[in-house]
Amino acid sequence: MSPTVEAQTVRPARPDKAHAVGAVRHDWTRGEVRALFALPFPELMFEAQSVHRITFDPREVQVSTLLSIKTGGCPEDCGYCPQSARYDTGLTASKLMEVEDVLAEARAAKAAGATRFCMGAAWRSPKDHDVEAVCAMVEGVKALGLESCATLGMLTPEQAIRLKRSGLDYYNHNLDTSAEFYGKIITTRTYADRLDTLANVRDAGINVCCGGIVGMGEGLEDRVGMITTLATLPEHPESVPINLLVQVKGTPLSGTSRLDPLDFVRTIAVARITMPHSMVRLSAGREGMSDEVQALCFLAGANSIFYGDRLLTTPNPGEDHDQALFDRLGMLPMPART
Ligand code: SAM
Ligand code: DTB
Ligand code: SF4
Repeated sequence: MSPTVEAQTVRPARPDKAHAVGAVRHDWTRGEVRALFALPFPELMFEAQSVHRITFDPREVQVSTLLSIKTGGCPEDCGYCPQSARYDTGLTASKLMEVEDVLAEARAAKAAGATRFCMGAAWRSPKDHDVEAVCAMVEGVKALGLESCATLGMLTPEQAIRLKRSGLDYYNHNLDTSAEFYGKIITTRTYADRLDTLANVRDAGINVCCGGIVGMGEGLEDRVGMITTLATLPEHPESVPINLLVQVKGTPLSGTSRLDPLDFVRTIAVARITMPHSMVRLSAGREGMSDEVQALCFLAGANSIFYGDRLLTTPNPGEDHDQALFDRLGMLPMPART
């Protein structure tokens, strides 16, 4: 049977689209972001792929390794976090690690193939002497030829400048969710506090790593709000981690209904489209995800992962598993940019 004339007509995916694919914009409206989330899955993936390939090699994935340099005992009440002192999660708290011990872990991460080393501390905000200790770690990590990243909580402008002087490449500080949903997850610091720290980091000349968590019981409109806020920052974060909630027993968010994995993939795709030059990280939550869902995330434009069998306090797929996944997909670790 020959196809009808109508069936041969190529239908544009988004006839209403006024902007060039892949243009870097800071004026995304909630309506536009909502419309992206509402696209039929094949159209969304096509658009994400089209944007991704303008800037990036679709085979390449940037690999970072995380280390918890100060674990647990945190005074904040983030409802997802096993490190809050308010929840009984069975975690043993420990004090700030010694510089040499951190550098031994950084050497191992480099030997395993990581190009970025991220140091996380369970602080609301660091004391100035804590910042000095972290600066010594950053100097050591840089001397190994690794990119450095830290996530230490809220920073003052002076602390951000001090970290920049030590050579810090990236600072991670997440918005976590939409401004509207935020108060259901954290009460001990505000959304505005987070934006202030992000501005301090940016003003100090440090690259920004900022994203959030999905699967916390938020609605679609909260995912729309979070991506809109990120994509309308004065500069897009250089790295955008999209975490799937790791449910930890004892935290208030343990037992939250699971997010449809395709909605996670959609969030990655919309981050990719709205922030075309950013590294979008398929971040926490991979341990509970099939290889096939992870492959969809890469197709949706994710091009960064955490590598190594531990995130901060929870498990992550081991390096052998990830190497096998890369081989199955014909993907490669991205070379270091240092
Ligand atoms: N204490 C600092 C802070 O909160 O800014 C730095 C470390 S904190 C653990 C870094 C980020 O990890 C949080 O902002 C959150 O986005 C993410 N995170 C923490 N627990 C998580 C969980 N159970 N699942 C997914 N992401 C999580
Ligand atoms: C980010 O967005 N995700 C990472 C990193 N930044 C610091 C942290 C994930 C933590 C997952 C829970 C844990 O292992 O404690
Ligand atoms: Fe503390 Fe950070 Fe965990 Fe919040 S996310 S409880 S600030 S370690």
